[in-house]
Amino acid sequence: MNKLIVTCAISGAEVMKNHNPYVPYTVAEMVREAREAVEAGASILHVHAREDDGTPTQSKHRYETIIRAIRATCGDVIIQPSTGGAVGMTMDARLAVCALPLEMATLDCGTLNFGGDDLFINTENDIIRAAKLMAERRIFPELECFEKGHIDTVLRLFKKGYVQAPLHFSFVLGTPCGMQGEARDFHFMRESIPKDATFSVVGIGRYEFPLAELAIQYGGHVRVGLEDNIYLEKGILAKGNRVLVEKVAALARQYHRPLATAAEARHILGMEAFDHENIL
Ligand code: KMH
Ligand code: ZN
Repeated sequence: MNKLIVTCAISGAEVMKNHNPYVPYTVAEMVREAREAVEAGASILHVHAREDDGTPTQSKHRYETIIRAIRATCGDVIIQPSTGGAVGMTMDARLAVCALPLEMATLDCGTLNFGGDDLFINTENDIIRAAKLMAERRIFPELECFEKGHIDTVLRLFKKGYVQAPLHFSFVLGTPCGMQGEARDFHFMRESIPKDATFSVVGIGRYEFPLAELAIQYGGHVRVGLEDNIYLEKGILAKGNRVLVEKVAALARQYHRPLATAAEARHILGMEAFDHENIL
């Protein structure tokens, strides 16, 4: 079977230290969590910047500082900032990070309820705007799809030329008001993307490891991390991102899927055509 790309979502924008004290805010904490995730086998780091007090920010200056610091410590890892930011941020704010020379970033492919009164808004025009900007800037998009309609949106925008191949999807399943992460949900999503596309699963909360196991079995890739899940197992908080990556690495061994290095991940995703010489 193909090698497994493990992404670690080290920080998130909504999870706070009072949920899990290992959630990184400061640059030093970001570097610690990034280093430990990479040591455990992650080849992609999904990063949301925070101010020192934990406030989520899409400031390009803050991202630049964080990315440079991670790069200096971790060497060749794919650093994937978020363009989703935090609930309530404007699209202008969210896309500010794309002014940096990035290799990859997320591209959120539809709107959904995020619980209570929270709405994560990605109108069709927002998606087109983000896709165009990322294409212009040669930033490889990870296509975050929270439900099947978001995949259909990507395929429509692909036909119109706003999104280009290679298509790499991420199925974000198990958010409070989104599509859940049962096996049938996973299979529905997996069977809905083109055969030559790649995918990674993001299981929220209790879905993190059951979905990781399914993705490993079915040739997909996996994201874990404190953004998505703060527990190592039921009732036991994860002592940082390292243990979450270690747990998925153990599952990968069980299914004979060696972990991909960053260079191998670029090859698997077809990112070679993208410039990764001049990135931060
Ligand atoms: N924090 C969520 C509102 C992404 O990173 O692209 C959006 C999010 C998606 O996490
Ligand atoms: Zn995110």
